[in-house]
Amino acid sequence: MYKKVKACRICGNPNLKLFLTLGNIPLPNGFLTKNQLSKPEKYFPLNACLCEKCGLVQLQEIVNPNEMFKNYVYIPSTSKTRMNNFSEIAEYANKNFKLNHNSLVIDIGSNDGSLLSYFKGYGIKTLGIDPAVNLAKIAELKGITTINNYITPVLAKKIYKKYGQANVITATNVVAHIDNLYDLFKSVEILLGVNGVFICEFPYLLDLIKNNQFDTIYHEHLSYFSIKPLIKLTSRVNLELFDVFRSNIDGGSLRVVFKKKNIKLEINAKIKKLLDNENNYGLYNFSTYQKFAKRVKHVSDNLQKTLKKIKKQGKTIAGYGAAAKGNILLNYCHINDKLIDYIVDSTPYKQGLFTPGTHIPIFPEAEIMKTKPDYILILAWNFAFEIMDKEKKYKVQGGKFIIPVPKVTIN
Ligand code: JHZ
Repeated sequence: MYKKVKACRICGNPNLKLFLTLGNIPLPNGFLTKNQLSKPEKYFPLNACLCEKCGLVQLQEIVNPNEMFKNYVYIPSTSKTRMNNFSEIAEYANKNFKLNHNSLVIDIGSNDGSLLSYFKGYGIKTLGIDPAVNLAKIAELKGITTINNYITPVLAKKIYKKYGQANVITATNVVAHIDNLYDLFKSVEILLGVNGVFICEFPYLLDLIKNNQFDTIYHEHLSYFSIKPLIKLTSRVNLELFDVFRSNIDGGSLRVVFKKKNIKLEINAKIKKLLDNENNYGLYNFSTYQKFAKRVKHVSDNLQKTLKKIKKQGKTIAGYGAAAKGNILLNYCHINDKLIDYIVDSTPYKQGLFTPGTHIPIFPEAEIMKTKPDYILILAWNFAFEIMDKEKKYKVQGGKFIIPVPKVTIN
């Protein structure tokens, strides 16, 4: 059901150094039905280590992807902030790479087709690839043709034969899910036209470490990227990094753009600047991660203490956003249904279910104004502004928001 990583997936270094042990935790999107609550749950180790050679942070154990991605409850269309980010990516690609009605955009990990629908809006041809059976069906209903499988070089060749080469390939919040990165890049090389570009986005390791975002470390995210390991990776493939953007999404993400090596395009000087910045911060030094692990323990202790104190005063606490990261936070900090009465989430697939390991019920967002809890713990802290804006009325009526990272704050 899971395997131990033997060597760094980018540079092959067998001496990966463990810096964070979050313990045995159920899968972060493994929500439970009422009937499942009394049955034993599957727990998987969650340990993060650093490759000191290339700088890639990675999990020590890998869960079989079919356990996580065949039936997927997470959909991006529940957040305005995320949809705006997708719209921005489509606009950037459309403007900068002169796409037209004959162009093809392929999205790897296309989920419910949310990102591709923006490209479709420009009249561009689209194709999604995603292993989730439930989500491929939804994407198809939106008119986004979706290949319901994992990307591999074999599949890439078949797609190429049927659909031709792509002008743009996108992969948002999915590269970290993929164990064999060389196979991913090989697949992209097969599918990408001569002048095509590959745009990826994922949470930036530098932001994760600086801002104590330990709950972003979970079974689905096998790798935690920064610039240095990406450059190392491209030394062995026919793709080259030529542009990079930092975005605020998910607490700080990197959007990176690759081109084929033989195509002459200016390499943005921002790449070298970011690399220097990472070096200066000590992002490749083990001691940085030892300090991070200490801060994580502190945030967790503090959050537990704060919630227990509130509960002792006879006050009520609800959670906001049954995010995957929220489930890591709840399990690691031992926050269960004794401390949190319920969690609200706008995702229809999560409503009526219970959180893995901590067994907190999930309701639609309207429950907040029905029961008016004294405090809301924002589990989807990456959308804190959007959520606080949505729940202005609750705040005006005296409600308080608790934001767990980078440090516990009450608003
Ligand atoms: P959100 C998922 O992680 C999984 P999660 C994945 N591995 C990944 O990398 C990231 O996404 C990007 C809800 N919500 O996006 C919706 C409201 O209810 O932080 C979501 O369930 N009301 C692919 O799950 C959750 O919060 C709202 O107003 O950690 C947010 O989950 C808003 C804004 C959100 O991703």
